[in-house]
Amino acid sequence: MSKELVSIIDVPKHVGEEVTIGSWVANKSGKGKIAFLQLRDGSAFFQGVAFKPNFIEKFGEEAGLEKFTAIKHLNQETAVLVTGTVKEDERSKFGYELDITDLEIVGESENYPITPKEHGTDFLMDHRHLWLRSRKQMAIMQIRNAIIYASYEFFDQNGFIKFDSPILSGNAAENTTDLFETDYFGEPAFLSQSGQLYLEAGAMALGRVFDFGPVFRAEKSKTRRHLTEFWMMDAEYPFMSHEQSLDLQEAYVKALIQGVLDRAPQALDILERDSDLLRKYIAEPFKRVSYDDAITLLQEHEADEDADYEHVEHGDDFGSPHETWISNYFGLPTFVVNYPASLKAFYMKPVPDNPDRVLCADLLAPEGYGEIIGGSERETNYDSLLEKIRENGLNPDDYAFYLDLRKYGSVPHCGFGLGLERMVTFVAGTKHIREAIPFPRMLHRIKP
Ligand code: AMO
Repeated sequence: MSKELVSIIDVPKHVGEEVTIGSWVANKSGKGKIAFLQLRDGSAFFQGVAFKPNFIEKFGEEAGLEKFTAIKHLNQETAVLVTGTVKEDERSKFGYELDITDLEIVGESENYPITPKEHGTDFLMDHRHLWLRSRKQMAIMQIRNAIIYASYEFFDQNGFIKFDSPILSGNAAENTTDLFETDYFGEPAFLSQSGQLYLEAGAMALGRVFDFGPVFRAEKSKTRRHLTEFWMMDAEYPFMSHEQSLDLQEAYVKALIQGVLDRAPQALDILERDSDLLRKYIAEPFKRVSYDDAITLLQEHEADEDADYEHVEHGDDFGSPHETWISNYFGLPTFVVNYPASLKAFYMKPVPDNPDRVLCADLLAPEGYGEIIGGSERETNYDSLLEKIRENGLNPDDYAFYLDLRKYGSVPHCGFGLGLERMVTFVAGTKHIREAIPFPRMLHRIKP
């Protein structure tokens, strides 16, 4: 294809010019002498208009009619090279339109299964490879991309280097109940649940490090917040207190939201996400509440009309209705800090003077989007860590490398993991996590 193609998103730079766009026909309408094509190229959607008399004038009676008729008969998702003049058009959502002067079919499409009518979720999930072409899915993927980009930018600007943890691992990072096990030449190996333990080794070698890759959890939960394979942004940093770590996490989440506002405003528009609300989350300090204060609040409000949750006692874990209520109560992203040690992983450092509680925080997104970050200050003492490993029924031999980090120059250090798809769901304002990743892996869903 020798022609220089223009992306739809760049069309505003070419008003009055003739451009050629490589695209697909998302939809078609029109009557008699006029055909309207909804064109998409992955960057945006916009309308092209073909007018029969123009074709006849340009190509002559016979060839012009043939071209125009071919346009009128285009099927949904036919791939086309469309040439036309860019015009401003205030009536259209995109603000621009293409006055089509020529069209070449590149790839035919017949009986495209996803039509403009409503389809059920199962049908769409079975056709995920095609569903991704829809306007909403395009917008969500653009937001995902903006978050990834902003993440790399933030870490780079804050002195972090990327440190890739292995995916195959000989030990459990989080717990032993939701591991995917595989055979590694006769030995058991597990798909990584989190790169954290390896990242801690990285932090002792290189200082501030981060990791971004897929992690796996064999969680049998069928909720709108759980995937069995998801992408985690994990960071680890030495010589930092838990409070400083929360500041860093807050700055990070704000940078991600800002990145989406800057790089994917059109996607937010398509999803009708309230950008002012997102700006408010950047402008105001996040809330911080202790686990115990949160439990007390939940108890005090359990008879309220909007309190759609079960009674909780100090020591209980939160369910998603509790998280939703807490985040709605504060109306801002909220760190819940210092959970009971019994609810959290073995590697967290106890709160000084309160060993039943650990120096950790979950960041709850507002509007009921659930937990987006889990983080903590790590245990630095060799003996305490060893004891915790044993208490948790884990084999210290499997954690020899991790224990070593406490033998050779152990320092205070903290880290956190952000679930990319939870963040995407929150920023995009979409209710179900399955739309936040190209090909979701969930309970009973491994295809396509
Ligand atoms: P945690 O287990 O809290 O922490 O996970 C971190 C973040 O990952 C996301 N997440 C999920 N996203 C989709 N589907 C799931 N099944 C799922 N489970 C978790 C959430 C969560 O906040 N090692 C620590 C991180 C650290 O301290 O460095 C960890 O894995 O957004």
